[in-house]
Amino acid sequence: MVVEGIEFTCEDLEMITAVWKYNGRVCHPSESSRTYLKYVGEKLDRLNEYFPGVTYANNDRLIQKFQLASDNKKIVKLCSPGVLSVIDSMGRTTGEVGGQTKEEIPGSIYDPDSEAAMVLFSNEALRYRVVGTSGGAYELSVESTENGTSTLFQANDIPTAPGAVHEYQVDWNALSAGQQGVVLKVDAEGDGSFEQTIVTGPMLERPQISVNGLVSISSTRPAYDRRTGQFSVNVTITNKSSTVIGSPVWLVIDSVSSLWVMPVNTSGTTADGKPYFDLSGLLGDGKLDPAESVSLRVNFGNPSRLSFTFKSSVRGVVSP
Ligand SMILES: [Ca+2]
Ligand SMILES: [Ca+2]
Repeated sequence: MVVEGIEFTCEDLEMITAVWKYNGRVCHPSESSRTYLKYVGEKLDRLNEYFPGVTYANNDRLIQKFQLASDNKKIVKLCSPGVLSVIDSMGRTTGEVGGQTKEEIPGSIYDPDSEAAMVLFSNEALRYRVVGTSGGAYELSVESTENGTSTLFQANDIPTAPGAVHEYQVDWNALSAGQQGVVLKVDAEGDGSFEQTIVTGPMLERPQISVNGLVSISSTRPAYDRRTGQFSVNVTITNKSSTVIGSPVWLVIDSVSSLWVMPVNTSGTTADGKPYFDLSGLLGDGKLDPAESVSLRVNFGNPSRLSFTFKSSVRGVVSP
């Protein structure tokens, strides 16, 4: 690939990414570790200061290559519990998938020890995927540097569960213009379908998020209530994890099998357009503790008395 008139061979990219990987990553990257590649380039430039009498001829323009790489890269870093992967528009993956390390995206590297990935010279909309490995909360940082200017997205206290899939996509232009440039899609139980979409700016902290992987939800069969003319269902939610789920805790009706059947007396509509019931008031202390259960009756308007099923999920936050 050619960047600003300088041709990068595969060997160049491998060497630059290997140098980056060699430099230990940390959870909260300092300025010096973020600009490490540039620093290496500058050191090459001033090699005789470190090794008197030795200069670097720079015939292969390595100094410029390090600087260009430093100025045009994406670095993504996860602090567990989860595994990280980056996916490009062609479906190529760099990161950890099924216990294996992949580095399919050109100019990319993944460091399993620090759960960090770097992609050089990428202008496309990458997806950053975090798959939960246990209950708890994780931190994720994604930094894009284009022509030397960096934009950071940071996610803190994000609840996850074994198998939960969280997929982030970042519009860096929107984000650097102060807009809500980040879309997070959540598949909380890892069943292959996303049930929540969160739109956010450069910082996402302790969001209310689908925690289906941490709870079990059981419901009775819809029963016709002659008195109200509605169908009612008793829903019981149990925290099956060791994670405390904090308020606001909502039961969200993700979908109903019939268009003509709708939940009634809901607490409102979620930001992504779904009816929900607020359970916070049913939890004495405002928290759904491990092994704690909460029940509520959900009524559905169903004038034609159709048989129906529905899908639901629970949203909550990591308890402070
Ligand atoms: Ca799902
Ligand atoms: Ca409680």
